[in-house]
Amino acid sequence: MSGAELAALLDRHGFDFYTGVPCSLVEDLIVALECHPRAPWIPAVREDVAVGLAAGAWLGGRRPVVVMQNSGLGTSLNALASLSLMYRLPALLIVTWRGFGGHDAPEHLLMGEISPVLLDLLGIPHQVLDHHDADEQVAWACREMDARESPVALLVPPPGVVAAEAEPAGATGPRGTPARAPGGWAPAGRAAAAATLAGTSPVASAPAAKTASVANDALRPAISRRDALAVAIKELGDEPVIHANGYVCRESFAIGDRPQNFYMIGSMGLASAIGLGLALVRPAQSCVVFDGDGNLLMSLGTLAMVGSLAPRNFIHLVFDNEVYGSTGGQRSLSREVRLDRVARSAGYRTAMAATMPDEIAAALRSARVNPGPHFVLVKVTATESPAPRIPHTPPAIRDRFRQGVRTE
Ligand SMILES: Cc1ncc(C[n+]2csc(CCOP(=O)(O)OP(=O)(O)O)c2C)c(N)n1
Repeated sequence: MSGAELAALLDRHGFDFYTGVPCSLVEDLIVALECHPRAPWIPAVREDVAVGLAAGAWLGGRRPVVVMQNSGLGTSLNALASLSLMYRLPALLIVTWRGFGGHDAPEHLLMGEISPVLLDLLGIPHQVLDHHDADEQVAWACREMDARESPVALLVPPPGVVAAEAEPAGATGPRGTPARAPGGWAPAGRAAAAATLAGTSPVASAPAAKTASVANDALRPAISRRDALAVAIKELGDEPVIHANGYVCRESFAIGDRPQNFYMIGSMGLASAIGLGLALVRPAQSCVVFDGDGNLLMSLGTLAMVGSLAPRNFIHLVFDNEVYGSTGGQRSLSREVRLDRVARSAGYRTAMAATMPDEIAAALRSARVNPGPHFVLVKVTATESPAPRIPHTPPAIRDRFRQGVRTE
């Protein structure tokens, strides 16, 4: 089976969002997906970030596929356990099986041995992809995903999804990869990928002039995170807000619960990835992320994805108290590293810092009406205020959020 044939098969079964990290065993599948006319491949920086992206896309009404090497299964364990499985967010995982049968480079042998066991331990149903039976296997995966509302995996053993003999002679691109997939898919070019996915015209690949409201290095926080959250929440309409785990969730809930709030209870570091996935598939509505500095630092690569994909509707607020407040106030690196400057370098259209209530309100007001992606570093004190745990179950958070996200 060629990568193009598998891509076409996935398409026929209704999948419409593709992301992941490459493995040579699925090289040709990814080439085909890069050419997808409606849902071009989104290159993720890590496999768990891809799982987060898929979660956001599913919450926005898509049917996602995450492609990863089985080494990435290790990287994704927490995202699968405390996001996909806990909230019951379906996705098809296409996991290449390096180390299959004990024959491979040394770094793949142990993971090769335990990959099916890991999936069993997680309770993720899986089958080994058989090229002769792939149609029925993808149909099985769809049935399982729908019945369980959870991820399902297809393991791809060597030789993987390779360029088929069926490819017409001369129809190959660089490194022998197909230049055109069945059905006439032609390479769209990476710059246009996000725009195609969103159903909009491409934005300029070079972001417009970026702004920074604070020039000096030392930002003196003036208000607590809770007060800053209250200011930001007051500016919101009915936009979805993805909350980082910990006290960002709890304080926001205490200020005002709303169905459009996705409270991330686990999966530290993935709020921005979930928000990015949602923003890409719901381009007509702003998507807001309330992040923490520790959370952001855990998945710094997601900033590069936001900068590269440049969704105009993405608004990223980071409540930076320079500590891991939710776990006792241990110092984080943001004391020395200006996260707004990192975001600006990564390609956000605007990146600014705010310390005062009126600056926070003005930044959000502007972000809601001007094209992004926007980054607002909100420097806050490390003061914690008592806030209850989120009382809703994860599936309840999922259901009311999905209903609360405006359909387009
Ligand atoms: C993978 C992982 N590692 C560690 C934790 C423990 N933990 C929960 S919240 C948190 C701190 C988050 O820090 P930050 O994003 O800065 O937010 P703050 O609590 O300061 O508002 C940590 C370390 C976790 N939940 N998951």
